Amino acid sequence: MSQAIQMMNEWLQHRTVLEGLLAKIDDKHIDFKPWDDAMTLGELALHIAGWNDVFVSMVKTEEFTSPDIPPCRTMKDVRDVVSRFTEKTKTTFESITDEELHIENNASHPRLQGPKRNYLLAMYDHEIHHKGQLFLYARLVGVTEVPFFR
Ligand code: NI
Repeated sequence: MSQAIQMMNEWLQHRTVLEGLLAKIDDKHIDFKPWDDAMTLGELALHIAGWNDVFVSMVKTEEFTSPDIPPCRTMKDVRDVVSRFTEKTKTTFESITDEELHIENNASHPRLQGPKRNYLLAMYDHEIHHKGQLFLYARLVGVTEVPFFR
């Protein structure tokens, strides 16, 4: 099994939990945010899926460009878009070779500079970082039964 597939499988554990958490959230909470300039609950979910697709794509493209996130009016819209990003991200993971992961990247951010593998590590951390926030959002809107963390 390639290193990218191993990393994909570790990440998918967390993405599956994220999707399970989103399944528990009612439409009326899509615009919930815990402070004024926070991302809303829907935006946060889309931010995770969209930007993490960008991080993985950067192994191939080296382009740090905003993800194309369609407008979502309901939690079903959010769940569908997250699920489409998950499939797209998996396809990209499956195309990454071990050799590619060790090539020096072109990152401008000092914390990302190094081998292309760093993009996948950053993506993993980003998923967990925001997934933790989303657990808090879920509890704040009254979800009491949350999934195991991985
Ligand atoms: Ni972020």
